[in-house]
Amino acid sequence: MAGAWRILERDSVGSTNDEARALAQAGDPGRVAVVARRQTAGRGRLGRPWVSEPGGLYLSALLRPALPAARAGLLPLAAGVAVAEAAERLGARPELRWPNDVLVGGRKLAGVLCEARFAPGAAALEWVVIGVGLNVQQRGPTLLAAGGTSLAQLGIATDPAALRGPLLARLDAAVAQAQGSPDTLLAAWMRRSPMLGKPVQVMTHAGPVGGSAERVSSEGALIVRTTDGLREIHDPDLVRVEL
Ligand code: BT5
Repeated sequence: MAGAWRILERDSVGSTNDEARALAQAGDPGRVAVVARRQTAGRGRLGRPWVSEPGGLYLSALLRPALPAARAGLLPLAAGVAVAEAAERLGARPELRWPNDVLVGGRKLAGVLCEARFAPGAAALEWVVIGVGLNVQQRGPTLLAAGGTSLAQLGIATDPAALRGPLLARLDAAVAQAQGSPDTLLAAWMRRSPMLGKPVQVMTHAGPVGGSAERVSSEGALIVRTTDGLREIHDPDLVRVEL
């Protein structure tokens, strides 16, 4: 069985992902989570800002999982499933949007930012920082303006500290599935994703890809059926998904 997580609690940091990356670079063995009450430079993908007022959960988990590099794309999906399960336990019914969004009623309840380092010359992962921003108690206009919602907005009263343990336990289970046969993880992800079977417009660094979102591959890529056939979109290629 996996050992216990160490939790490093901080009051205010720039980004918990930066703190966890620094631990990784300093040789920390992993299974450590940095949690902050607020962030002053919380980030999303591609340098987009993450509104990080007190009342939210800002957690970055450092892991060194034995995982082929080709399967790194499963980790954001694993984190999404873990967040969804932790929220479902409280009565929320979140939906997942590839690759990293947890939504309720079209508004973002949580976002995931995975940052990984690959062993030099090897096809394996050296470490991954899985950053989760989950809106818990915030009710202010800043969050709404950013397109977000929170558990409090959904009528669920809890606090960020109460969510850490359940989230990390579910993350362990989902990462173990990514390492083994990923079918269970993919089924758990796809079951929560209404975007599948629907038209999507995916903005990639190489240009837009339009079609129908078919499924997610065993490497975590989004498979889109276009008029020219199936296109496989990997997380690093992505700018934005529009539904
Ligand atoms: C994400 O990026 O969804 C990943 C967010 C990850 C945040 C966590 S917090 C702990 C850890 N430390 C960090 O520094 N980051 C991680 P992306 O898909 O790029 O979405 C960013 C977009 O979401 C923004 O452009 C806004 O539109 C919207 N947004 C910003 N703050 C939000 C919030 N608190 N709730 C909901 N939506 C938000």
